[in-house]
Amino acid sequence: MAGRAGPSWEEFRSLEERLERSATRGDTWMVFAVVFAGIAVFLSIVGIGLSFRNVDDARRISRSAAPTPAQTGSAPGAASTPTCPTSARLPAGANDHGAVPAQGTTLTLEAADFFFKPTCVVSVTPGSTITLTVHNGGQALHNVTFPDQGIDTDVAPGQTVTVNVKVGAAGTYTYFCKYHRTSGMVGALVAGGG
Ligand SMILES: [Cu+2]
Repeated sequence: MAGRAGPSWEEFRSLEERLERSATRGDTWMVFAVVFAGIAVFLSIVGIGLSFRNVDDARRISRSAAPTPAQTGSAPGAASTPTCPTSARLPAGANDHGAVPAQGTTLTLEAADFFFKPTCVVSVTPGSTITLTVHNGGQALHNVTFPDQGIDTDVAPGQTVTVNVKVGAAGTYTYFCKYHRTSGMVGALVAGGG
């Protein structure tokens, strides 16, 4: 019929086929989208799980890196303390770089700018003479002074000195660097219980 407006039957059919094809493509993309979303969720769950495990590993490593009584060579039960005990009677402002239990009658300390490390040695045997070795690992001239014991010995940077400290009754034996005492360069040997 001549002069008919609108698409012919053939044109309509081909349009319909195009629509069907695009609908099929749409379904395919939908399936892909769902699969990708599923993979993304799965990967993020796995990722979260792994990161938790890493945190656990880090905790385990930091725990195993912490010094144990066995590693510091002390008797079982005499765990080292991270800071000086109150029985050390350190003055206010002292630079506290930790306490360790005594091991026999020889002790080694590091003098640094401006502290002794360890700062305190606890559980020193009363009535013993301690052979105390001090190494200066700092830049400044340091000194080891035990008042009332006649010990006043300088130790130059990089040098090592040894002094004999007579430990009497149970109690606190304070020592210091006479050059940096007011900067907190003090420490103590604690004889007895600690
Ligand atoms: Cu000093």
